[in-house]
Amino acid sequence: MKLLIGNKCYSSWSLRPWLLMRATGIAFTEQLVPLDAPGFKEAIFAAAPGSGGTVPTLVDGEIAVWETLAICEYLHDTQPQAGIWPRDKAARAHARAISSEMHAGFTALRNACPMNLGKRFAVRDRGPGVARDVARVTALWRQARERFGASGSFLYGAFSAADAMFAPVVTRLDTYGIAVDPVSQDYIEAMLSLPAYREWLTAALAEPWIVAHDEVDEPALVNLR
Ligand SMILES: N[C@@H](CCC(=O)N[C@@H](CS)C(=O)NCC(=O)O)C(=O)O
Repeated sequence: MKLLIGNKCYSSWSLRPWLLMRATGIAFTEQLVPLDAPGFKEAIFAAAPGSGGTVPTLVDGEIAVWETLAICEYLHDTQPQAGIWPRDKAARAHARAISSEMHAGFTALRNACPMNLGKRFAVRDRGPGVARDVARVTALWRQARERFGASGSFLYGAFSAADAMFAPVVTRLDTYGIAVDPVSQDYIEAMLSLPAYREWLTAALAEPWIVAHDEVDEPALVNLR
């Protein structure tokens, strides 16, 4: 299988399935297609004709899967050994519900705090929409951890697609210095120390590209690259 991804520093959607496949031990190759560069769409359509023309897109022989949640479901269908979703039915239903909520929402947080792994920003009030999104995300994390997470450090114990879906929220809370409750802070630390995430971050910090429209109009507290 080949996963088409965007820049590791900025492409939050690409991070999700990449991390899921790496953390669950699924073999794949990656093709990085730089965002906002000439030939982006042509490269995606050459590898995945008829797809949505976005990253991530997964190519498995003749089959192309785009849209992040559809990729998670394809991996669940084709890689039953990987534990893509939790085994327990109630946990799996909860994991799918919060992952769908993530896929469709939290736009205030996503818009105000674009993923940028190369910078850390000063703590400041980012407005009521962001505060509402953070309150909801962390409530979902606490629900998952308290009801289903006892066997490990991730939302449902072992790392699953739900963790992959929330990984770029974790990085945003971290790089924008947004304070959270202790349960959520422990979860953030588990994600940031995951070897697969460290591997992604190392590659992100070595990238040369600056994507102007993903840069917030605010000086960084720390530049990491
Ligand atoms: N809903 C899509 C979103 C994918 C997406 O917006 N990807 C961005 C990069 S993070 C992209 O491909 N942008 C380039 C473009 O739309 O031309 C998913 O779930 O995968």
